[in-house]
Amino acid sequence: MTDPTYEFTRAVTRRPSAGIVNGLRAEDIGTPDLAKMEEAHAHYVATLKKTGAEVIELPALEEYPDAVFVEDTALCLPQGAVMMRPGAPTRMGEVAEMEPTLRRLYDDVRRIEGPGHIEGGDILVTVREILVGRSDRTDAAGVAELAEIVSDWGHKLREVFTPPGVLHFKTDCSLLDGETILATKRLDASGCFEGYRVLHTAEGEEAAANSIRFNQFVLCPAGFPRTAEMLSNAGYEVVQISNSECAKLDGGMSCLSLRF
Ligand code: CIR
Repeated sequence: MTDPTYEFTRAVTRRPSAGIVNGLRAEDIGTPDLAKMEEAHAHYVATLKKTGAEVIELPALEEYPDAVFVEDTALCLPQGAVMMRPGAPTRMGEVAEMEPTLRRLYDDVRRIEGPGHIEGGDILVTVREILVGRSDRTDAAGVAELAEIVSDWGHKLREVFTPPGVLHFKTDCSLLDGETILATKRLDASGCFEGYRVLHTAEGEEAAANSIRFNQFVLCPAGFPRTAEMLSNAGYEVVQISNSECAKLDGGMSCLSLRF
């Protein structure tokens, strides 16, 4: 039996553009370097491909500085795709850039029409439910509209908490397998993962929480050795990928792909 929450046959990515220097960020910790980001992105794509999955690599979009973070534009489920409605006004146009690709791959593509907002980074799909964290980018109306769409496909949606000052719900967590979640202690303390097996990021390594399970691999941002070791000891095959440049724009492993 396959587990659709981490066993994937496809991913969609988008190459970073020179525009990344204008990408959104909560705090200025330096200007991202395109060459370095391209190198890390190529490693990321190669790792996804190594699992045997098809990776659709979309061209860079100069006019959308954050377009490399494709995860925020859509939610991809086995039954269909839902085009998001980003809460960041500069990112709204990225959705229309993604939609034709998903329409080629899915028979059922729906849209969050608004007035609410929701971004893919706030959505974690587990075997039993879809967890959505409200954030500065995702509001109650966006969550309600998504709940209606996914219930039509037989999914249960549960609204959860995103720690204050954290960009997205998934900035602080990721799915490791059908029943196991990697999370920061601060997010787990909210109680949102009751009933799941939760592994915590090491103290001071909270930024490792935005990892992804993709088939046999857990792609983990490099530079968090204690968390990587903990995951290896727990039996996961960890691949560490440099995230130095995406981190300057509050991005991590999940935001760089749509996986289905
Ligand atoms: C933004 O602020 O929208 C981008 N600079 C980062 C988006 C990261 N996306 C994600 O974690 N899903």
